[in-house]
Amino acid sequence: MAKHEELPVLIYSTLEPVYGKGSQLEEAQLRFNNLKTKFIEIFGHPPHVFARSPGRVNLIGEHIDYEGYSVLPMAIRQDTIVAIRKQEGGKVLRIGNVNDKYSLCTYPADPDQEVDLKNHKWGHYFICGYKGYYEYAKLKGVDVGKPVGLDILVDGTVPTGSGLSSSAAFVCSSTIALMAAFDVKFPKKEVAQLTCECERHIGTQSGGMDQAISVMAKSGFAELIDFNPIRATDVQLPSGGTFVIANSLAESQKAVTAAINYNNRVVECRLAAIVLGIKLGMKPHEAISKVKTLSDVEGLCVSFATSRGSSDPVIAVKEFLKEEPYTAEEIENITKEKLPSALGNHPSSLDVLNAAKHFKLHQRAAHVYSEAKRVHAFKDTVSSNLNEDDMLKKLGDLMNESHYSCSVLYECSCPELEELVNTCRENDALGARLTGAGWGGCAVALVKESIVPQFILNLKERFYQSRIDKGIIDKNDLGLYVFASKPSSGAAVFKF
Ligand code: NG1
Ligand code: MG
Repeated sequence: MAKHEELPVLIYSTLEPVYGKGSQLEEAQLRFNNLKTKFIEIFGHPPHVFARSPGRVNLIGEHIDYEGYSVLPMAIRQDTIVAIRKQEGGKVLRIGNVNDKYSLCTYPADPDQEVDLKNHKWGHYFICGYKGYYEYAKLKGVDVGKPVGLDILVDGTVPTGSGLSSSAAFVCSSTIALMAAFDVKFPKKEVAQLTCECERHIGTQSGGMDQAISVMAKSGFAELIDFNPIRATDVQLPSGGTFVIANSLAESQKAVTAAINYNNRVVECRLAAIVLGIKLGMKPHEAISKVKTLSDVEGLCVSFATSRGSSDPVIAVKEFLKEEPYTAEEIENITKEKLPSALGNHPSSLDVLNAAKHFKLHQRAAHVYSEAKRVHAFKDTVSSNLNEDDMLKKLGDLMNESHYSCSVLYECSCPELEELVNTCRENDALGARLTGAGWGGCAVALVKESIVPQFILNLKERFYQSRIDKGIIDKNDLGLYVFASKPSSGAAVFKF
């Protein structure tokens, strides 16, 4: 991708470059028109500009982006559209949603406000984007003047709490809408980096996968996303296979459960990296100050493994991290420093330490290093000259191995996801795995193109019917919970 490639800025009346033709285009036109009408109803004037950003499905590479490793997601067609207008002289941000489930939120027009983490509200994700925009403007020396009031209306179709990154779709579209409202340019890589950092205001120590793919996706391609610096490489998937997304119907509220789930794993990885660094010869204070991620100590692990005749960092993990969970005291004996201060007294890390009984350093590190390898194996398989059947089989196997590692070593699955993944495999998926953070949400299955309709029917019968019978979901909504997905396009701005 060109160094300063910018987000597409399109005209409101031409949605086709993003939404394609046919029923998808019609559906998009309806949504945009509805958004504009409702905006006028609620705020008494039309929006100035719209921004949209898609959700994503991660094909492989789970829980490794925050450890510095490459991941391989693709954008899905479901997205969030944000309509925005600057008020004349107002001092509040009014954030509405076309879905009545989300009531109007108001916030002061103050970029320095803290996101109230103890009191979770859906509008907080906009505030992440809002703070991010001002941080970016400051960094770039843009004269932003006095903060003004804003009217915002949101329409999201990415299912929430489903591992398809509704949060990043919302944060990215918010940030981009603000950039458009304030006439700032949109270099894709900078927007990807900025949105990754600003979503952390919600309290998760997230990596940058979701924002990077939401901003940089190209229709027809999955992307290999590298970090530090962010880079996207197009990956053309084999045409004989289709990725089917299926929702386990277990909702995972990551922002609310961060201390025991997501951030807990980030902290465990950090501690594993520090301990490995020390065991492999670093001084404790040096490891604490220099080592942030498992990728930071991979070099040391590989040299060790190589001296044992392998290049697999998991060898070092086996040798130096015990399988039994560590207590805080055991780790402190190695780090020679109390854990809160070793973790920089970061408030969300302190929440993790308060909630955790022990730390599974061996398992988490083994997952991260092996998953990082699977991402490259997946990419290499796609570009190999294997015949298509063998290629699809290999990709499916890698997905199955990834799921096993997520489930057993990283423990981010749940009973509903296990049942769903097994149902996919029993119905001839070549591979199936949880996608996104896990603890609920969706699975993604690789299915031969020719059997997709039958596969979806089987899932409806064998996974969803019992949920319909119990009244958990409505039969008419099934299409929202299980669908085939093609790689869709990334974020865009629409002006009048
Ligand atoms: P979701 O599925 O949106 O909760 C999260 C992180 C990613 C990545 C995956 C796991 C955010 C915004 N996203 O995704 O960075 O770490 O989990 O691979 O926190
Ligand atoms: Mg998310």
